[in-house]
Amino acid sequence: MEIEVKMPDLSTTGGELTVLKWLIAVGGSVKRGDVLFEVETDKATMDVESAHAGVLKKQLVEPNATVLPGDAIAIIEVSQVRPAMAAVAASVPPVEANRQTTSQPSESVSGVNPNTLAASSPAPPRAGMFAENRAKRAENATTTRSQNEQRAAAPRMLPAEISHDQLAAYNPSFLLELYTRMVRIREFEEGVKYLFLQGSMPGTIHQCQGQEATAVGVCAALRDDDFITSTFRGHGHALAKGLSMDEILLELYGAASGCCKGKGGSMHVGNYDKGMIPAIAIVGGGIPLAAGMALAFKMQKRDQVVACFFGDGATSEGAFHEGLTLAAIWDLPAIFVCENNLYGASTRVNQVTRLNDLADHANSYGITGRTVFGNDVLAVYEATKNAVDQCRSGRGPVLLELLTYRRTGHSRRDACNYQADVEKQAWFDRDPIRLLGDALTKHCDVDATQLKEIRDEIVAQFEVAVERARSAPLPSEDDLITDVFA
Ligand SMILES: Cc1ncc(C[n+]2csc(CCOP(=O)(O)OP(=O)(O)O)c2C)c(N)n1
Ligand SMILES: [Mg+2]
Repeated sequence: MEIEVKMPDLSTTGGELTVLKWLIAVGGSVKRGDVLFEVETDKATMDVESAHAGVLKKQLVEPNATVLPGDAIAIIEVSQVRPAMAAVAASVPPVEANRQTTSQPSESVSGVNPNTLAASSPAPPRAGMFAENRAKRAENATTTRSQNEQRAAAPRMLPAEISHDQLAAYNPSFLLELYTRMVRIREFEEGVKYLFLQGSMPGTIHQCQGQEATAVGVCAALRDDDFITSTFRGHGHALAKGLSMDEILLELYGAASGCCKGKGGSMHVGNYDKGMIPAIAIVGGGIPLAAGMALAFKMQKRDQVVACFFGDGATSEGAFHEGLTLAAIWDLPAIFVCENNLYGASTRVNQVTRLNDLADHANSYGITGRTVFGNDVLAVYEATKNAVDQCRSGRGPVLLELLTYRRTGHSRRDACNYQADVEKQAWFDRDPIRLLGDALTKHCDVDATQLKEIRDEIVAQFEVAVERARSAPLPSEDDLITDVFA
């Protein structure tokens, strides 16, 4: 089956993109995740991965041609068809933009719905709108990366494995459950990434590949009736708190049956009944709200706790100071979970603070603070369990700093060319799913086939959820005035 590759919406304005060069030649075989071409957006030069595996049959645009998001740019003869993904590829609607493109009029490609402006012959080259900035940007990226190389020169010595002693304290079925939850998050995020690259996923997305252990470790230590707050990077938190892939995907597609009735989207997922208020995209915005919820729990003499997720970037916000001050003086049952992934967008954490451990902020509020290796799901679970005990027994809030790393750009539109290679490698070697998976196969009665089956089942469930979400009804006009307070 032949599938059209469409230009993903990678610019910040929805505007023109320039295909700089092809990384796979016509006739070459391509795997899912291989870099297919390099593109220039209004902000950066980025590598674009293939969402499909097969053979590259045609390049529909020449290097330096300018196209719009949604334009067909290549044809791949796919070898392995994932049903939902193939359906997506065959029915991506054209981007409703004022289309000024250098592409030629459409020509039908067998097995493909030619509803975008497919080019019958390669589009002629044209200088990109932002071409004059290209050299400058390349220079800036190189400088930033080498500065970050120096900043990362003395990495913390974090363990590269989970030991037998650590595992021995747990029931194997609990460990497998933690593993499954992390894989669910990883496969969900990877699936969504490819939906985005195919132009099927509206809006931009902030993904959490690499940070699965923080979400899973924290939420495993909470009760169902405890609450969490989350951020723009909230899919993993939501899945870890028990929201289903279905309800989140429905929300991502704007469906009325999504977890926020299609009114929230990727940056605002949540479900009150499952203990997650809709995520907040304002950096640090969840912190005062978490303090407020914890105050409510205390005033109502309930023994619930709230875990508030935020990034390293949020610790420089006023809201962090306000929220922690109130939680401290009133001994509120709040766990402030700082996912320190070393970057706030493209800014490395040690450019914005003199502290080595962000948990040291706790000292200035007179509360408990702990820095934990956030890719070790068991370390996160244990630290959170202690924090929960402290909160439930009325001994006040805890600040947990979880050291982790995101394996992707800040958002899908971020080329992520500021992470130093040595740093990336050190963290990829400590991938949270690999750490637990290796420990399970080494120290428990679990084999690689069992782990693969877990993954395969989740991928199959994701496929079904995508099918459902894409065809689910959108909110009606009447829904515009529901859930509005005046
Ligand atoms: C108050 C505020 N300022 C700026 C932004 C734009 N912004 C969105 S995410 C982000 C970086 C946040 O970094 P961090 O808190 O470390 O979270 P991470 O993205 O690493 O998960 C910025 C600056 C925002 N959403 N809110
Ligand atoms: Mg960060």
